[in-house]
Amino acid sequence: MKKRPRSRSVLFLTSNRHKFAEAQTILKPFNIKLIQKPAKGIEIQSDSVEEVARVCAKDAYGRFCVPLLVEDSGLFIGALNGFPGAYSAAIYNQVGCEGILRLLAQERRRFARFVCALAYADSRGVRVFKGIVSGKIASKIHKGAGFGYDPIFIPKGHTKPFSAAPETKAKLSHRARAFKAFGRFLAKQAKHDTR
Ligand code: ITT
Repeated sequence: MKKRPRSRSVLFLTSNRHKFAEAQTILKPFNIKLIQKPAKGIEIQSDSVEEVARVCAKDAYGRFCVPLLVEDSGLFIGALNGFPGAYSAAIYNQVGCEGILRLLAQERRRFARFVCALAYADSRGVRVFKGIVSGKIASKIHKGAGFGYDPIFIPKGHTKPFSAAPETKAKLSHRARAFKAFGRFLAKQAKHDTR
């Protein structure tokens, strides 16, 4: 008789409670239990969220020696050549959504995308799962649910920003896409390991 894949615990190294709550909800159907550790460890300076997440996860696995996740994400705005990108957290803390709207005040090109790089480290090494959602920057701030740049990001094909449509965000966000890819990967691995 085949054994049922058991539930797995994975550390998620993040100080961002919103990220953690979203990730927990996304991974529930995959039978993965996330444990938050509010310290990411080393964060290199790089324009690449993928690189930042990968290096951080590798370093953290070296210290904790348990399966773990590190996420680096950001908002990449076309008219600003990808800014704030990998520096999204620092820029948000300094100027917020207001600052971004000021930078784009005279700009008609509003294309932007959110990118999530999710690095998973275990005894087999590090794997990165990437999730991207395209959209545009709104002309004004719409306060509501969510966090960070949710009040000004409108996903492609929609009219409301993430802050006004949490159910849309839950379905198609950069984080939903990256974490679902990770969930599928771990489910496949668990099935293989029980054979
Ligand atoms: P940790 O490093 O501790 O995980 P953090 O918030 O500093 O938390 P990042 O360095 O990955 O995380 O920064 C990403 C920033 O990009 C985040 O602080 C937000 O400002 C923004 N961001 C990322 N995902 C977002 C989302 O789903 N909605 C709105 N803003 C988001």
